[in-house]
Amino acid sequence: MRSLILSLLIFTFLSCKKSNTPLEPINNTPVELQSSVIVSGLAQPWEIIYGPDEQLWITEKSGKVSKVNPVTKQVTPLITITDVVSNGEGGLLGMVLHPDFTTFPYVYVVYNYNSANGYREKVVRYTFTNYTLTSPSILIQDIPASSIHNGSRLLISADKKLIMTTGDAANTSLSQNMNSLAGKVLRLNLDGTIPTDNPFAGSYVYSFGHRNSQGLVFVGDKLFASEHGPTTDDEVNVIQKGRNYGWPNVNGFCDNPSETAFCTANNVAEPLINWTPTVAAAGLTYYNNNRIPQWKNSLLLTTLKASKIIQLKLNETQTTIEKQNDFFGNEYGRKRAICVGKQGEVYFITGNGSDDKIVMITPKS
Ligand SMILES: [Ca+2]
Ligand SMILES: [Ca+2]
Repeated sequence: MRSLILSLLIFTFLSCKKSNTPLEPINNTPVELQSSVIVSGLAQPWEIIYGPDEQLWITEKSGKVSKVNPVTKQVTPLITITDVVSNGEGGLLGMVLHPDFTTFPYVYVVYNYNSANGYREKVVRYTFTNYTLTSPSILIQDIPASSIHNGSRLLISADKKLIMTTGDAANTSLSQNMNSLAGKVLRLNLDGTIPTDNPFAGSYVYSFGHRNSQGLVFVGDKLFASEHGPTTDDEVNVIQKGRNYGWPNVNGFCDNPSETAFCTANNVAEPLINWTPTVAAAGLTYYNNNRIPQWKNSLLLTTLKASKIIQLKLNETQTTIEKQNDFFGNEYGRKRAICVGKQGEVYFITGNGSDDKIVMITPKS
């Protein structure tokens, strides 16, 4: 009898507790942030991804791909790709993992190399097995490259297309030239063929008129890209199928007579936001976790020259930027790339050229 009463009491307590507990805590109170170095001593890292295996995957420009355990801080090199040629801004750049990595353990990388045609860029798919990368398979190659302006970030869309940014390869006229793959956002099938629903039949080109885009993120089905401007007008754009983004005829917004004429004639897509003086807009990610409530529904942009992380708070429909805030401007120097971990922590990778670091951002404990 006593145990029955006790059980009833516990049951009543649990029932009350359950009915009074909201499904998800609502917390809009800003938290104080702290940063800590996970890894140091990296050489010109370029990409950082948070994998489905809860590990960080990084590239270094010389050709090295490594995995980093964010808990133990152990760095495990997977491969140094031998035909990577690092030259100025060129080398091993962006990387993306197959969205169904358990079934398809594919790692896609973009890098610069020397060919009979000169310095070029290509995307190669590797297979991850036994802590190395094997079976390289070229998806696209012979894209113009240079010691400056090679892009390149990679993403895979929900409909399983590879999205890739390319720079103008120091030849500004290529960005408006539809026969060149330079200065574009490209869209490929995962086997390297051209999707039949691309905007220009028989072409990888998805959008054009780009100078040098080094940040790329999907927010739902909206594709956002950062872009380095010349001496003015760094940009964040929403990438739309078949649109012209203006370079080299337009910097930033269509806001002087020659730009306005070109914009009207070519239906140029203006940026969402621009920066003059330039900040050197690089890596881009999207934050929407409760852990840092004040960052919810924001793009996070890393900058090289300005050395800060810029939060771009989006409106509810993610069509405009409501406000921007700067973070970590006086710490760690140039910031190359950024990603979000499973627990809502944020990782960025520096771009100082030597003794580069992976830094983790969390609420202050
Ligand atoms: Ca533009
Ligand atoms: Ca302008």
